Amino acid sequence: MENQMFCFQCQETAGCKGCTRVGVCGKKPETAGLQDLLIYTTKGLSAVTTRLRAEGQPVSREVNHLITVNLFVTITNANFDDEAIADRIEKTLSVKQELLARLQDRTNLPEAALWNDARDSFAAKAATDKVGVLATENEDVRSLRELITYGLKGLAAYMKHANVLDHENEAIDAFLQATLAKLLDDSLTVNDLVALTLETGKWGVDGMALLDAANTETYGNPELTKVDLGVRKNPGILISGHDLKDLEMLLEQTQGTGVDVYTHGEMLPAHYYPKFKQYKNFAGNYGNAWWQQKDEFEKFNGPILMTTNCVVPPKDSYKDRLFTTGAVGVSGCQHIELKADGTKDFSPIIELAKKCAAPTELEQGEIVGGFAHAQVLALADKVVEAVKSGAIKKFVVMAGCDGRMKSREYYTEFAKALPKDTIILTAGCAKYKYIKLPLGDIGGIPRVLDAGQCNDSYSLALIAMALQKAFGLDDINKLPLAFNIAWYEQKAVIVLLALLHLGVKNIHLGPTLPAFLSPNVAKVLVENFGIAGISTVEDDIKTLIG
Ligand code: SF4
Ligand code: SF3
Repeated sequence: MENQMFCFQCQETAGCKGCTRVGVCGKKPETAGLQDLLIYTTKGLSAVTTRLRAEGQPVSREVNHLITVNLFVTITNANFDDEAIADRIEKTLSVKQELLARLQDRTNLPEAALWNDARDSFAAKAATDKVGVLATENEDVRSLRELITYGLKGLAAYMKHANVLDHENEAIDAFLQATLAKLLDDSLTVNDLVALTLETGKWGVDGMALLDAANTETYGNPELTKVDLGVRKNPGILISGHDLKDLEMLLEQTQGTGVDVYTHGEMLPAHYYPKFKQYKNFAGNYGNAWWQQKDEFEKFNGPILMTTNCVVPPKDSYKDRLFTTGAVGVSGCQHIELKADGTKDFSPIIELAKKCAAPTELEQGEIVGGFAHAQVLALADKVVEAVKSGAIKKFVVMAGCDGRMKSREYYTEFAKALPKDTIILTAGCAKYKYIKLPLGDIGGIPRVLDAGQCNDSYSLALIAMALQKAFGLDDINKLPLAFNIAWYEQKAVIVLLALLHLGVKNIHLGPTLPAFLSPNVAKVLVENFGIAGISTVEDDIKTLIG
């Protein structure tokens, strides 16, 4: 049967090959087509901005932000709203036309840079063989183009979060756009694209460093924190996603309203920042990773604000309580827009919360986290001593994402099977597979050290580099450190490329290797970086821990 769509950007892609009729995530063919066209148009715009820069002409901050948010919109589980995506294509085309008019040299621009049409032609254009993943015929070129595109999507998401906190880096935007433009260039060889993949990892490190600076300069350094898992008696608002600025505005606006604020999924690490601890109504964390939201949002009883991916198309039981903002969209759900002064008005959410029952309790207890670089480095002497004394034998980085597949229970079993003298370093929502287990501590150091969100994997890299220095090693791979990373969506791709850039070898990636890696591209990663999949818990404990 002919494909209705083609998408293979996430770990849950159908049959580990590609979603061709409807997304496992719930993405419909029309939405997939519009997202493909948004990427195509954004690459076209990037070809124009890159030419402008080459001519010595400036590119505005607004255009840089348009491009990063466009990429963010197409990340898995970010946006299911066809109208919103079509609006962005229209906006991108109109900006592109303005910039084209400013170019001195318009010769030899790619077709995507010159294409322009009206909204009612978008679906037809998306269906042509010029747009979408399969527009590239050579499977290795396609694989590398998509690997880079997904890395850039992750980088764009992190840039967006840094940008809302007034941290900018024009060099990263220029690289991102020049690279998008290169993905339209048929003269690039497989070797060129391999080099570009690795270069993307370098900029991934810079992007995560920018976001780390933005977060810590604005909200302080994450610190050892106990996060309550229970509920209070007031009505609540549940906030999910990664956007700390949205959280800050929501906490400000809920002061004195009698409404509590809870985090879900990737927003959990917000509790680790000193700034957010000032808010008495910042109640705790409710539930688990993104994929359990259908059940947990229903039981929460109050409104939910999705600030980024990962949103799942909602059930009717709570659809009227689900609000989106930023790059997120779900048709039929209210979207909170950014106002011209840079603020957002969350009063519709707060007013609705006041009429809702308090959340239904899911569990009691607490989890401990806040082990980003500053907190771990504050404990460095203790950690180094524990390694020297043999109390800690090995660190295992188990960062990344969680997901629906049963095969991910591997990570719970792996954490349980680790010897008691190992420490898990984590970031991202992968932690929900083991952070509530009673894994204990080693001389007061918890056996699971959570640095934060997926972007805080940067902290894990800084910690590894500090340990390398403390032990006087010339190679990061000589540390007693193993990598067993779970991936799901495209932010994990930029984290992976960043780690490769930092010289980390022998990363195990699961629960399956990306469908977008062609056999030849996978071979390059295996031969040069020792990337491997996972097998059984028993075998992997032997391989990784010894
Ligand atoms: Fe399929 Fe993942 Fe693409 Fe959704 S994002 S359509 S699940 S590959
Ligand atoms: Fe990814 Fe949804 Fe969990 Fe940020 S964002 S880690 S899956």
